[in-house]
Formats: sequence, C-alpha cells, structure tokens
Amino acid sequence: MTRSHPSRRAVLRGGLTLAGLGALWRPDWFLPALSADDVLVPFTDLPATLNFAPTPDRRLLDVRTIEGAITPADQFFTTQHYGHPAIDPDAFRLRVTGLVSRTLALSIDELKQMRSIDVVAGFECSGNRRPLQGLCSNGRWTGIPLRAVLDRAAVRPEAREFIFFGADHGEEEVEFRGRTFTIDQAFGRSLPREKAMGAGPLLAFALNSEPLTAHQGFPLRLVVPGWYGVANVKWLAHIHVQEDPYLGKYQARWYRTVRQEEIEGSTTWTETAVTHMQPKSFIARVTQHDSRACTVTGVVLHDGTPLRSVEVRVNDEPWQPATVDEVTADDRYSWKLFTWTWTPAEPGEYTLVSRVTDVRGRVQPTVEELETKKTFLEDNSQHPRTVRIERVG
Ligand SMILES: Nc1nc2c(c(=O)[nH]1)N[C@H]1C(S)=C(S)[C@@H](COP(=O)(O)O)O[C@H]1N2
Ligand SMILES: [Mo]
Repeated sequence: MTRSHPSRRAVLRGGLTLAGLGALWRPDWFLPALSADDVLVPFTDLPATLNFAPTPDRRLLDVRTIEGAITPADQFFTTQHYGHPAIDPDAFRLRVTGLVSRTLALSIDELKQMRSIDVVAGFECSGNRRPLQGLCSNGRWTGIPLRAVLDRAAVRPEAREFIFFGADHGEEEVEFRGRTFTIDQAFGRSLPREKAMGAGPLLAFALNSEPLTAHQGFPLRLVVPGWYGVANVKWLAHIHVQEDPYLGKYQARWYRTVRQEEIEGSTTWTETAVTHMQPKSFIARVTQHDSRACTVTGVVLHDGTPLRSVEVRVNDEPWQPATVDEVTADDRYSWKLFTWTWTPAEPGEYTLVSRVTDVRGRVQPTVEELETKKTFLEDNSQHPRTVRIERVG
C-alpha cells in the first residue's frame, strides 16, 4: 500500500484495501476503525458505466464515501433548473412584499444582525433514486428563522400563501387549453401559512460554518427542514405573501406526485405537491474485516418524525435491527446513519436491503408496493443491493 495517500474516493472506486488511510479516515461518528484487513465489498448491482463526474452545475454524492454525519460543502450534491444567477452581494436585498404591514428590503448585513441559529438538516432531491441515490446530503445550516423576518414585516391576518422567488429565471412555455405562450419567470416555490410561520424554516447564509457557495444559493437560501430539496429555494431574492394559492410551474406542475389510493373502499387517483420527505433508507457501503464480519453502513432520510426502527435483511432471511449512530439520532432533521454487522457463512452472491419505519407507523415500501405511484418523484422504495463475497474465514 502506498504511503502517498490517494484520494479515498479513488481507493473506494478501485475496491482496494483501505489500509494506510487512517489519516483521511476520521469519522465523527462511531464507524468502527478500519484496519489493514478491511476491504470494500463492491456492489454488483451498480452499472459498469457509473459516472460521478460533476458538471458545472450538477454534482452527485458518491454515497460509498460518506464518512460522517455532515457532508463537506464541496461534496454536497447540487442541481437546479436555470443555472447559477450572477449576484452582487453588496447590491443584494431580500424583498418582502404583498400582504404585510411593512414592505422590507433587507441587505445580507441587516439579516446577519438578527439572531441566527444552526440547524442540521439532510435533504434529498425528490428525484433521488436507484441505482446511485446520489442526490442527497446532510449539512449544518446557519441562518435567521424565517418567522423572525416575517414578524418584522408584520404579516396580515388574511395571508395564506408565501411565495419564495430565486434570482434565477428562465423562459417557460405556458400551455392553456391548447394555446401556448412564452414568459420569462423566476424560480418560485410556496409554503402555506402554518409552515411559513412555524418554527422550522430558515433563511440560511452559511453551510458548515462557511458562506454558501454559488452552488448552494449564495448569498441566501431558504431551508425547510424535513422537506424535499425543491422547497429549499436558492439565491432567495423575494418573498411575496398573498391569499390565493400559487400555481407556478415548479410548484404546481413539475413537482407533483400522481398515485392511486384506496380511500374508504373506493379507488381514487390523487395528485399531490411534493412537500415533506417520505421515510427512506438505503445501504451506502459494505466493508469486510479480515475476510470475516461485514459492516453494512446506510443512510435514512426522513421528515423529522422520530424513527421506530431501521432493519436490514439478507436474501429472504428475517429482518434484523440495525444500529442508528448516536450523533445523528438526536438531531431531529439530520439524516440518520446506521450500521449492521453481518458474518456471511460462505462465499457467494447476496442481496442486502434495508427498511425504515417511523413512530407514525409509516413503513418504507417495496418497489411492488409503490407501483401505484405513476410519477417517478418521491421514490422511497426499498433498495436491494447485491454484493459478491469472495472469501470467508
Ligand atoms: N432558486 C432555485 N432554488 C432551487 C432550485 C432551482 O432550480 N432554483 N432547485 C431546487 C431543487 S430541485 C433541489 S433538489 C435543490 C438542490 O439544492 P443543492 O444544489 O444545494 O443541493 O435546490 C432547490 N432550490
Ligand atoms: Mo430536486
């Protein structure tokens, strides 16, 4: 093993031994210490053409390299619809308009003078799914509670709908009864009054104690803990408060879920907006120690409802309880990391899968159970992974 530490990512890709990486491997949670005898067990279900190479405005997290509760900012997944807008931070003002008693235009300095808080929140793009599951991350956000800014603007009693516009915009074709017209519009998302005025949402200016990067929405973004990625409006420039529902493209059309449901004995088709996260778990990595015990490591993403259990199963054997790491377990909106120890009896091909259940009794569904969902967003189905164990004992 060479002493000139190659990037851990490259090593994991190659499936080589993890020996000699002690200096790079400093988990801030209880991942068992890896020794010279630990090897990565490759997933055989991953396509050979797997590509994590970032483009200027899109980056996936290689979940096999997760080494702690917090995703470093330069590894945080990223995506958006209109590219990155150019923003002059000195000229920047957050405007608050509509059904408020005081219209606001706040500079970043004025915002930073308000009392800031830290929230650890994990989120995933609602389009995150197999085989990579790479559109998710977990960060420590610093910002001003949205509620404090809305209180300063003095929201009027008739206000029901809070729209958050980014500085990014683009031309959209709007279809209406067979006719189409083109308009230039800003990226916009809305929250209902109870959510906007509640304790959760944050106007964040820092991630992991560093100013946001352009990817993350510099200088200001909305963070809605427990909600899918799309709610977290980047380059937040304008909050408009109104009474009527907002039906912009990314609110009412692109981010919706169509599913068949049985309601009181009758079959009903529902179309709902993408809002809070559906409980999901997946296995991120398997390592084997000294050709014997394997450590199965995984991730849970959820809406902040406490978890009842995280379980793992091998082939068709009974489900076994996994252990949720303490660092993440106590942080309501953090993703949760879990481990499970497994000693395969003999070499061979195995299927491993995890499932999470929350205290409200929501169980992560199988692919078959999710077949009545016709649109690909909000895919929280159980994700079986296959591994080949080469040697035992
Ligand atoms: N202004 C703006 N905010 C946006 C988007 C966008 O296109 N424009 N995309 C959303 C979507 S779909 C996701 S998944 C997250 C991604 O956030 P990240 O790049 O910090 O991971 O940003 C959300 N916020
Ligand atoms: Mo997304």
